[in-house]
Amino acid sequence: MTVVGTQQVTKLYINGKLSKTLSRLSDNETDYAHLLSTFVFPLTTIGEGLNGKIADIKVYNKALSPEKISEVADGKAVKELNVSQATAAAGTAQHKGDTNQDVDWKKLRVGWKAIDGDGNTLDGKHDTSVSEKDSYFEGAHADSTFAVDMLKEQEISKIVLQWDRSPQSFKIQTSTDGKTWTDVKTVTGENVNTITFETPLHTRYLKMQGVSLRNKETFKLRELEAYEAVDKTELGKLVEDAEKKLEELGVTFADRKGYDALVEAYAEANSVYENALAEQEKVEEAEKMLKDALANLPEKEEKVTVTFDVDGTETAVKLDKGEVLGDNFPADPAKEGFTFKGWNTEKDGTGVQVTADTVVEEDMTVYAVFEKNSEPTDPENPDKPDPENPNKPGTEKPEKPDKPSQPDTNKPSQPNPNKPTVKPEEQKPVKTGDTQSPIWYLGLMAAAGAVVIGKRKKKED
Ligand SMILES: [Ca+2]
Repeated sequence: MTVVGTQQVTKLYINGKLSKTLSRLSDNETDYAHLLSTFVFPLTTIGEGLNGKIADIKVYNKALSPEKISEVADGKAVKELNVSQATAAAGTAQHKGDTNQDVDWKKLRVGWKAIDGDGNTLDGKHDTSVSEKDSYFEGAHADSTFAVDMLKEQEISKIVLQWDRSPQSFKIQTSTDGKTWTDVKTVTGENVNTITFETPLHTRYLKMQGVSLRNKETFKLRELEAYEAVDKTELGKLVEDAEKKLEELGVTFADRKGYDALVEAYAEANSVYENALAEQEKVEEAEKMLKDALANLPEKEEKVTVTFDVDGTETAVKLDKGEVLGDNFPADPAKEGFTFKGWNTEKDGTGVQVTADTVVEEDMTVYAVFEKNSEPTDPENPDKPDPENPNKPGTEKPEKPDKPSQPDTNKPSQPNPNKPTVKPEEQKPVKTGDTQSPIWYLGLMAAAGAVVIGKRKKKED
């Protein structure tokens, strides 16, 4: 359902087809009491008394043309846009010295009426049953002109002129300053003139310059439409990519999880994609914003801490939830008189063994498990360190395990006393890579690879 309001008519479209019009009460051109109407869309009361829900509502500050409404209703992609509508326009209708200037109808058929969005219906009708009676510009002479200032430079690929009565011939002109005009083409007037350009006209100003009249009759230009090509193909793909990514991240509008830039860029891009009046410039801006947001996703918020405990000396590493320990896994610690037996979730080695393939789902502490060597201490050498008490004075054994295989200096090498560690009795069973299905495991590896690529790319930038 589409409601369109212009200067003096309100139209109701159902499924893309004109269904009803609310026009002014009088057809009399000088009935000033009923000449103007105001179209107010009561946004705050839409839906009152409706037994149901409105899922989608779009509000435009320009009148949608019948062609555009039909396009959208049929689910067709928007490929062009009239960028002259509701900009600025003026015409030279009369000559100096003409008599009867102060005539009502002459005052009504002014320049801006030809860019007010009130043109033909789909079947070409433009009488008072479907539109405003005087929604056209009227030029009295062969050299009368109509010019439009689109307010910024545009790439015009097509111009459509809808006439109530066309001149015999006219010229299309462009200008960079609105003062000096350059001829583009001379055209013979028809009911509707459609002029296409293989190379778009790069211009801010457009003029219809009359050349000759038809049977000395005035010409009536109901609407001049200047079209710019719009291509939303790339934007559509990006919107789909963003939807997939948001779903993958579990992000919603209510819970953005720190991905605000992506959520905002997606909302803007989706809005531009669905906006039937979005200009190519806006489409490209939205594309860039969403592309940037997708390429610069913040590091995952959900981190887990794994604390490695070697006889009370702790080293913590942070990694993404659901990742395998992989390169974060430390080198085997050494302890004189003992043999390192591996890492375990329990201090006494009775818990779950932890390896580089262990998938970490939550904060956890893992313990180095040692087994005492059977070789007794040499009684003749009392200076030899007591393996049970390595911190005894005279001992040169380092307190911390040596980890030469870890090149990443960003990782904390000192235990952090503020970091919470999970007590063994609070720990839940740990999933290990070995127990995962191969598909899930491959997925994790792929995710890890993608993160690395993202980081490298950032550095190159
Ligand atoms: Ca009009």
